[in-house]
Amino acid sequence: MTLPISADLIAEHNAAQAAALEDDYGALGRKLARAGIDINAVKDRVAAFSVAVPSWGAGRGGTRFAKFPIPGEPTNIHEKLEDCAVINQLSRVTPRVSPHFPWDKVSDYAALREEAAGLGLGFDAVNSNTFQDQPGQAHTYANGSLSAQDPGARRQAVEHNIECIEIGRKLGSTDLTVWVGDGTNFPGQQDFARSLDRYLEAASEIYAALPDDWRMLLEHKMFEPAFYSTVISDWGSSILAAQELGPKAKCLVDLGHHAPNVNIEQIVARLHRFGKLGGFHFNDSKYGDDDLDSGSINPHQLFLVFNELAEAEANPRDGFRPSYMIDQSHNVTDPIESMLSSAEAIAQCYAKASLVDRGALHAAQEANDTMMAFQALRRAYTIDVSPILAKARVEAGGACDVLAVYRQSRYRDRKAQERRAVGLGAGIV
Ligand code: PSV
Ligand code: MN
Repeated sequence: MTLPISADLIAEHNAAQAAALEDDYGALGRKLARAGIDINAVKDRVAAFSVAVPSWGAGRGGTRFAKFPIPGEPTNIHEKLEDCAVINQLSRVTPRVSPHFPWDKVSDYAALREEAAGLGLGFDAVNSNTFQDQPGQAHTYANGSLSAQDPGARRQAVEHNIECIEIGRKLGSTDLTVWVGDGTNFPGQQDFARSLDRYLEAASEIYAALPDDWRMLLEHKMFEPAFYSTVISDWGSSILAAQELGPKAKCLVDLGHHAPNVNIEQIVARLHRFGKLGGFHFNDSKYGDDDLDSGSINPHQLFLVFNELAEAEANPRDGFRPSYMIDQSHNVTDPIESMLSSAEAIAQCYAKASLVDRGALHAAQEANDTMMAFQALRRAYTIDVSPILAKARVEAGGACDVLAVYRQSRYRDRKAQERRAVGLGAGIV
């Protein structure tokens, strides 16, 4: 396997950091031991944790107004895979890539799978795209896709999703994530009930094409591109659709797809209660679907989400196999750096959630001791778990300080010499 960053560079860096890391890890280990926690057991849990990265996240995103590309950005799936390999090589926590079609179309998927494996990567959920027209497409999605009035557009959207399943089978995926932009911009534009009926009918055709071990992850989103109503707008619509479709249909929670201040951790608990929690798109937001870096705005919310996931893991209902993925748009940073930083923020929250004294939390809940219940969470949240993450990474061959090694490697500068420039142009619209 030939990985993009020099193994010697990583080893040299880790050697220089080794004494400080041992010191920090030892100190944290003694602190945790006083609370009856074995730091090595936590480290082993963290080492087994992973989160997928989105192929589209490897490029600079943009807003509706503009995009500011950087030299050395990837322009095709092969270059995106190479960048994703950098993220995983340094962090050792992102071994899978989630592809989006038709953006990542190639002629030979078996070869693509091999190419990824050669970079230490596998494939996660395949994402369909019926929110955008493609050149030469027979039917427009301007008025919707799975819920469109036009039967031709609906058929085309169903066939595209089935094609994504076929591609995913070749890549080794077992999940199809379906997000549709379908909705309206004006009151009265469409009938709410009939558009949902059309969506459900079309979605059931996709569902019928799922292999036995596959899941269909329904991703809801409150608004955008539709600004008055959206067909699968919230977790309520999502779970109703998933229940109607069948056991292989689950709900996917993108953290940016809710109304401001919505209690997302409670949604997580609700979805799990009904066996419908399928997975996550991690990102952060201040105002809407901002697609900011995970944990950059509200790290406490991310922790509370993982706290619910830890509860769910301890009480699995109808199986507990959430798919974890990043879904961000990096408008002003190097996407590799943003995903390194986000993967770390996500793994930190996972680690902190596993430090919660669940016995104390549950006892306080039963005794209506509000302050101690809150403190059980607060105690875990305020622990700096970075030595645990660093130790797990180093033991797996990753870098102690991922961003420092990435910068020292000058990877982006090298790619700027090799890769063709991305044109200026519009943003995501
Ligand atoms: C929609 O905003 C979304 O979150 C969906 O996951 C899409 O597939 C993704 O962004 C990429 O545009
Ligand atoms: Mn998403």
